[in-house]
Amino acid sequence: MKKALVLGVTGQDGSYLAKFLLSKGYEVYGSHRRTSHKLFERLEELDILYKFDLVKLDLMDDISINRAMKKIQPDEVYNLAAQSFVGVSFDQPLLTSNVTGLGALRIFEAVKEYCPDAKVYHASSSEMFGNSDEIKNENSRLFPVSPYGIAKVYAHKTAQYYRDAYNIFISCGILFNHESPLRGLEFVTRKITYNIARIKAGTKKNFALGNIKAKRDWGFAGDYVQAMWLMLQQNRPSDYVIATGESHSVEEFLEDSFNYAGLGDWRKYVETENKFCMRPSDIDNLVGDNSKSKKELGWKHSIKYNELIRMMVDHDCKAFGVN
Ligand code: GDR
Repeated sequence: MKKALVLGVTGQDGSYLAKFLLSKGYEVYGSHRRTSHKLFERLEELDILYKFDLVKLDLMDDISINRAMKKIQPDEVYNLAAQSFVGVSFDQPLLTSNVTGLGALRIFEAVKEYCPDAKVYHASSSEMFGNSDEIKNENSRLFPVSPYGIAKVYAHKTAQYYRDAYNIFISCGILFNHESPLRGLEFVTRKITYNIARIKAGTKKNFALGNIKAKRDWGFAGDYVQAMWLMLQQNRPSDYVIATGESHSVEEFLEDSFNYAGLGDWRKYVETENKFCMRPSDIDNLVGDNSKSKKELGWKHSIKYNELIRMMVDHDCKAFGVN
């Protein structure tokens, strides 16, 4: 039985990945950072909370990382842990650099020292590309425009360096935005679908957003975790763009989800360009070229944009007892 260590198991991707690995027969270890608030909702929702071992680990604490690698001796390590909210990275750039950038270095170093034969998946991000018009592939220029993006570039380059210099199997998934009913409420898609459900339930009248002209390549997180696993089943490590290949604006997402929910014109409920929701710098448009992952991994997404909207709106409306 193969052992997998999922760093950041309480997040959206960590939960879906743990479920997927359990279904493949893995012995799963999932790391989480100790906090005082409720952490395990997603694992409960997927009914896997008691089906694997939880490990306390913090990306800022080398000792906890080293101990986990030494003790578990994983065959596969999935690094999904990070300060993953781009918006917060403008307010907390140092924390973001430490967790999202240096945290990755701490993991690669621990693998090198304690389990060098483990295969490592590292979560890189489309946020690394910044602004430019072309469809992005694995060789596109990296020109980040947020502290989060800068930290991810550092981690990405460090992953490539450890792969080349120390011969460690590290594959980077350059994942474009991926959403689901388990998405955190601070990310724009879930913020929209959750507030739609609240409006329908009568517990909210309106809400505010920032830049709705931004376009993103939105896929379903459940599809994307399968790509992570596929990367580690290859003979050689590499980098892979994981994306759907089409982008939609936040405004389109708003319009399509309000229409699907039967609420009509979103303008009656949503204030845009709210100063608290605007970022000092943003990416206008991100679209990924997934031809390498299709060809080499045999990966393709199963859920399209409209289906994703239906899934998220339905989930949130059900939670509030409305339809
Ligand atoms: P992103 O996702 O920054 O692309 O990073 P997010 O959903 O936060 O923003 C997408 C776009 O929507 C605009 N926007 C708003 N965003 C939020 N969160 N809240 C708002 O009120 C709002 N109004 C407009 C943003 O400005 C942006 O243009 C996600 C994360 O999952 C990263 O961890 C991951 O690496 C990348 O996707 C790929």
